[in-house]
Amino acid sequence: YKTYQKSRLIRLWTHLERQRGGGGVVSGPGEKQTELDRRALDVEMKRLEKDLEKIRSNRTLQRKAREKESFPIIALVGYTNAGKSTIFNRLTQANVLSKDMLFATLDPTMRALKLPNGQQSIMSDTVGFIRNLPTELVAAFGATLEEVVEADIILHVHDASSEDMAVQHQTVRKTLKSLNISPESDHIIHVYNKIDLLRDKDEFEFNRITQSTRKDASRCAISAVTGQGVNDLLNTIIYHLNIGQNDYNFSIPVEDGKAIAWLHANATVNSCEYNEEDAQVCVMMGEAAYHKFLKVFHYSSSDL
Ligand SMILES: Nc1nc2c(ncn2[C@@H]2O[C@H](COP(=O)(O)OP(=O)(O)O)[C@@H](O)[C@H]2O)c(=O)[nH]1
Ligand SMILES: [Mg+2]
Repeated sequence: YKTYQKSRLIRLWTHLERQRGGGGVVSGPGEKQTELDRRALDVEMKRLEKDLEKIRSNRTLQRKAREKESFPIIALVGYTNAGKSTIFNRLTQANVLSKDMLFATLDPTMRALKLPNGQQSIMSDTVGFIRNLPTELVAAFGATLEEVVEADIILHVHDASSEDMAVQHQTVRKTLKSLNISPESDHIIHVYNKIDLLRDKDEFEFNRITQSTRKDASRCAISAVTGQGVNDLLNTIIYHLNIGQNDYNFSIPVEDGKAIAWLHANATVNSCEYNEEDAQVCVMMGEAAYHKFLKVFHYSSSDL
């Protein structure tokens, strides 16, 4: 929204510049009004710059909080109008933010997403990738694209009902490459959205896409509006998040509730048995999560 507002202001600004015309001292109420507008705009631009700076520093805070908690990030990317925000709202609206997830409330484009298996994650909505992005907006874009670079999973949303799907796909590939993300990376899931529209419009293409998604674990066909395929998408996310998971076994003193809670929030807990002194916690999690746990709480896994 801020990005949009800023671009609108820039357009307005250039319009005003042009209106002032070629030099000479112009007098009269017209010029006075323009001067006033310019000044008001100047103030507004400065305010937006400040907001942007605030967003940036919030994100730094958020990143720190996430590093500690290690919630995986799922980032939505795709061409403008593909349906990213609709998917974002559909998947995350049922999620009530906990107090601990302060960072999620600072930024409307990041929200908690609790997956059906209980795993916590953060979903990040992004601005659409468009052709020939104006340079003035690149700075504003940069702040939101950091989440894409850091994401554990990227959902590349396609508008399957659009005639331009192939061209839009190329634009998104280029943008990903410019962020040093390989479009072939195996943490990208292709989400073919708006299949409700496609079914009505082109049955052949509808069948082609839904069949190709059935065979391929990196593709999903959904309708963010009707909800069709959404469960399949969630399961695909779970599958991708848990590739490379290992079993770990910890003995944690019962007083260390924080460490035990961390495991409950960030790993799949298979069993948790309390003795008099410690809890025996058997979990499944990725290697990266294990190293984070080790770094923060200093319990290493014993052999099972
Ligand atoms: N019929 C249909 N419309 C959709 C679907 N997903 C999104 N839309 C519509 O497509 C438009 C763009 O969606 P939006 O989420 O704002 O796209 P974004 O630019 O990628 O964030 C909106 O009018 C949505 O209502 C879908 O699955 N089916
Ligand atoms: Mg959007």
